[in-house]
Amino acid sequence: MAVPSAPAPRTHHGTDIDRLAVDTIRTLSMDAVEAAKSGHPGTPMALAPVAYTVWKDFLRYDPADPAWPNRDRFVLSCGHASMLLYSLIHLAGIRRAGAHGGAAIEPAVSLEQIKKFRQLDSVCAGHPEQHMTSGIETTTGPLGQGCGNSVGMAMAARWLASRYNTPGHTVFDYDTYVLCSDGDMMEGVTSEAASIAGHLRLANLCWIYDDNSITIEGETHLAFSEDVGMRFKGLGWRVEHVADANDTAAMKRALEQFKAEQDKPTLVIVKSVIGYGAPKKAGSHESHGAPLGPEEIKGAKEAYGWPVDAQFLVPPEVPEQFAKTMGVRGKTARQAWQQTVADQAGSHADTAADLASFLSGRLPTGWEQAIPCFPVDAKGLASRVSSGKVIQALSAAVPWFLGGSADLAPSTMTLVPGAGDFGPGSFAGRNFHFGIREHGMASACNGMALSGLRPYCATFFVFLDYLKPALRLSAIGNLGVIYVLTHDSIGLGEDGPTHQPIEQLASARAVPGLSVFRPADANEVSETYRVVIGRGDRPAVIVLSRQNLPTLDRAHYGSAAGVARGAYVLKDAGPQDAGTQPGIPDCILIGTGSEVQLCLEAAEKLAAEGVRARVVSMPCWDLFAEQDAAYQESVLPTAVTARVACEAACGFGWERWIGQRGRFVGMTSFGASGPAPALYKHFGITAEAIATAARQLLPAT
Ligand SMILES: Cc1ncc(C[n+]2csc(CCOP(=O)(O)OP(=O)(O)O)c2C)c(N)n1
Ligand SMILES: [Mg+2]
Repeated sequence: MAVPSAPAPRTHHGTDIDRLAVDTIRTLSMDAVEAAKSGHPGTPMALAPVAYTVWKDFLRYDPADPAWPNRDRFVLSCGHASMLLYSLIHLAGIRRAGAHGGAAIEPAVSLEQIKKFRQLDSVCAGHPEQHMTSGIETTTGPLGQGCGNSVGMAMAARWLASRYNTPGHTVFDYDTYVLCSDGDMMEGVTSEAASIAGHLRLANLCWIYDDNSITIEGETHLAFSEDVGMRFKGLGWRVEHVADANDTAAMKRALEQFKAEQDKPTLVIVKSVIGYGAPKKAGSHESHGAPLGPEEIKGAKEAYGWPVDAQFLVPPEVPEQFAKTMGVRGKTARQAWQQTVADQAGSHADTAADLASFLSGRLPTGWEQAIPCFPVDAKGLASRVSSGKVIQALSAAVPWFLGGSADLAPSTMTLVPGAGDFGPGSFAGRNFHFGIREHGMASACNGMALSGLRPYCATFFVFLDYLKPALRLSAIGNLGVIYVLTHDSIGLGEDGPTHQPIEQLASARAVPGLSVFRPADANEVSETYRVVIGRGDRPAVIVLSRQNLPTLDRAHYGSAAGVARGAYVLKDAGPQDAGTQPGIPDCILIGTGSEVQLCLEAAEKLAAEGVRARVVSMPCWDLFAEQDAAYQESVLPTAVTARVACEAACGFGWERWIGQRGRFVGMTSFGASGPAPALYKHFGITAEAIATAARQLLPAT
């Protein structure tokens, strides 16, 4: 497939310094990809004038303070073009955010780091990683996610403005810019996100679509023939066109239209030619995803009027140009903002105090006291119900703890009465309605978390798979998004196998850095939220039942505070001899969620036969795995190999805790449609089955 060869890559309407800056971005990208012997040079080369125009003329960003809360956000959704972003961060002189708000002095991306693009010790990873490098707003690479995240950032901007702006004091009014590609446009999550953004009329959001008609397999007409502009108009967006990515004046006009638009998000569709300027070998489109090779690089540099043998050349005028434009504008804006915040403290003390609390990054004092303690109740309540109560209580205590569901608030119990709906024109509400767009919801929540909020999002647990790619990025980026996932097993009953999660627990537990909780009763739910809210840098999945779970009498059982350690002894075996402390049990029964109750019943049956069974509640594997060996040994003594685990899910992974000898009582197939009690019986998930498994493991007497 031939990529059209292009004339010398001049920016139209630009000045010499503009051209120099654009060519510096291009040559840095080419050289870095060449040195790495991998990466995508073509897109950074083609988009250099577009990105330069955004940064030079529009982005409100102080390179000295990359964490300034009211900075404009720039998201590179086509993360494969990462060298574009690294070049910009370097040339704009963005500093590395100081630890704990300290002064930022070091460059976020030095030239040395660019020379080590894609190497193990470089901040210039293959794809941009937010937690690794200042100036990167979000981790991108999986196409579509940056678009999804940006909608959350724009939503957060609206919510923050509603809460913290007071007359004469605009504390939040940042815009979010996104560069995205054909792949982004093809991905479903982008459509979900664009649909939400159009509905919410997020006029503070601007996507710039690199319409270069090429993806990896070749020209886009192989698989993509829709009218993107018409689609976005239908979604309620303003659509602008720029006929040539090199036409910086046209780009500027389009972005001015975005700035003037008050009622809709904007899509700017920019035509570009990948690798623009690089002379092409006939029949090759290698610049798409591979280094250009020395000959092609030389040719390109020649066409730019660049010293052909120079590598990683940064003419000093270029950083100066960024400093004079974006740098000065950003610094002025940030200083004015600091004054605004100071002035607000004089006239609106309550808002100012609330703002200071939000900006501190700490939770408001007293948040822990808000968490309810549930009374003993044999009938009990579904953990989705106790979760709803905890969410409501926390919502009153932590203003920026907010969220919603993918059209399942009544089932997931996530609606907070009196907190208002977040919707077009009513951005102060704290009940978010994501519509039936699970993937878009989770991706937006990542953007909200990156904007300082503590978002939760909810759906049925089985639809974990619909949002998994965004969940994975919550984990990679250390984002404290809380996934409230209810209807956690065959216990949901009549809706049948399409709605009954089986392998979802194993799949979620396999994600590094993600804590998966399956609490056994209302007080374990409370303790789960205590752990999860208390730490903002890790996502959590909270898996909750549809059916009632008895609220255990903690006077007779281990304290629910044990949730913080992942697993704890809920009920120990009775003393070996009358009057002595409980010793090593004969067997251990481990359960999570609704099956903990079955383990307790099984232990009673065994006790009646003189078998000393310990019951362990294990709501969170990875927290338990983090405990020291002594604690782990105190809960699961090595000497006791007679172990039975019970969970109404597939047993994948349980051998980690029950060992080779252990038995698992659970699911080995998809579920079925029927009332929950009938299903538990049908699939053999009963106290008797647990007791039988335990008996089989004990030495014959
Ligand atoms: C979800 C996802 N699927 C597949 C890929 C692999 N991939 C990387 S770039 C690319 C296509 C690139 O085409 P386009 O999005 O048009 O970007 P361009 O090359 O034009 O910059 C693909 C399929 C990916 N990064 N993310
Ligand atoms: Mg493309």
